[in-house]
Parts: sequence; C-alpha cells; structure tokens
Amino acid sequence: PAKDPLLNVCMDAKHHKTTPGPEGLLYKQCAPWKDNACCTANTSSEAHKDQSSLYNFNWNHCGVMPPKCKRHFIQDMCLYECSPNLGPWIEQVDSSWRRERILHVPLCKEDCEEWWEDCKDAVTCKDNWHKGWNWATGTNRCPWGSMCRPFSEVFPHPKDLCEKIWSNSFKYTTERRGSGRCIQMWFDPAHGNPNVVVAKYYAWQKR
Ligand code: FOL
Repeated sequence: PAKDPLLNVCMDAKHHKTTPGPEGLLYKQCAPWKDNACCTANTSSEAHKDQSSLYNFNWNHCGVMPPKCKRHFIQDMCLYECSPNLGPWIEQVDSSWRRERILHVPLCKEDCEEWWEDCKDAVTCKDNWHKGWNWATGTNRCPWGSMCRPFSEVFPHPKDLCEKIWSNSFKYTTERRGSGRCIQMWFDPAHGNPNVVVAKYYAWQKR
C-alpha cells in the first residue's frame, strides 16, 4: 500500500528533520519522542533553554516566568519540534522562517487547562507570541505601548491561551486525554505515543 502523506511526517520548518526517525537521546521533557522524532538531540536541548538559539525567544519578557508555567512552554516546544503526528494539520505558509506550519491541532482539554492554570499568574504583554515583538536587541521585547499584565487578563479562558498564543496552531477541544480524538503535549512513553492513533483518525476523516 502507498504511504499516507499525512502520517509519520515532519513539517518543512526551521529546525525539523526531513523525515522522522529514532534519536536515542532526546533531552528531558522531549524524551517521550525519542523512538520516532522530527527533532534532533540538539534541538531538544535548546528547547529547554531560556535564551535558546532556536528562535532567540525570551519567555521572561515581563519578568521571570515561573518554572511551573515554563514547563508547559517547553512541552509545547517539544511537541512542535519533535512530533511526527501533526501531518493532518500541516499547512503551507508564506513566511520568512518556515515553509509549513500547523493549524488547528485539536489539543486535549486537560493539556490546555493545566497549561492555563499553571500560567495564570505569569505575566506577558502580548496574546500572539508569533508576531509584533521588538527584536532590536536580538531577542523579543515588548513592543511600545503593550503593557505587562497577568496571563489571566491577557487570556481570560484556557481556550484563549491555547489558540491565540501561536496563531491558532492549536484548537481548544473538550476531548479528553486517552480518547484518541485529541493531541497530547504530555504523555508517558511507556504506553507508546498516544498521538499516533489520533493522527490516523483525522487523516482518515479528511478523505
Ligand atoms: N509552538 C506551537 N505549538 N506552534 C508554533 O507555531 C510555534 N512556533 C514557535 C514556537 N513554538 C510553537 C516559534 N516561535 C518569531 C516569534 C516566535 C516564534 C518564531 C518566530 C518571530 O520572529 N516573530 C517576528 C515575525 C517574524 C515573521 O513572521 O516574519 C515578530 O514580528 O515578532
């Protein structure tokens, strides 16, 4: 049978490998993807750094981001860079830094709600972290006129956080972890990668 072009693929973006494969050693929070990944070991370790070379992106643009919040951003970065199961949501884009992006990935309710809960007291000045920063110093700083406010004001509901922060990379859903109907940022690799069956389900649905 022919290989399904929506399954087991890597997007054509800034740091992704051309095709997924085993990596052996992926760093800390990215380790769940080590058996089949779109990221290299170097990308996985950079994903954990405050001033990572991946995008020169600074989580601490409104003061230090609390560790309990930062771990969700690291996990999001691991999913984004490493997952070979996002094929059904890959779209072509006209962008300076990538040829493809993900759009409307159905994120499990718990992943979104725990992300929001752990970040509600963190502080930011923007709801869309992809665009509109001041990069004059080489890293992102708040643009003129955008004030630092708690996440709970910038993102009143979990849906606002998960959908807006990366320009609709994610879609908020009421689907639960383990349902086979939503993508998990967090999973225990001892039971395999739960996102494999989710990608199959949506790839099949799309035809
Ligand atoms: N996580 C998820 N889930 N989806 C993503 O798309 C994603 N993307 C990043 C990290 N995690 C993600 C990459 N983040 C810029 C800002 C953030 C960023 C990548 C690049 C940046 O250079 N922004 C410029 C505009 C660049 C352009 O669009 O030409 C800016 O105006 O701030």
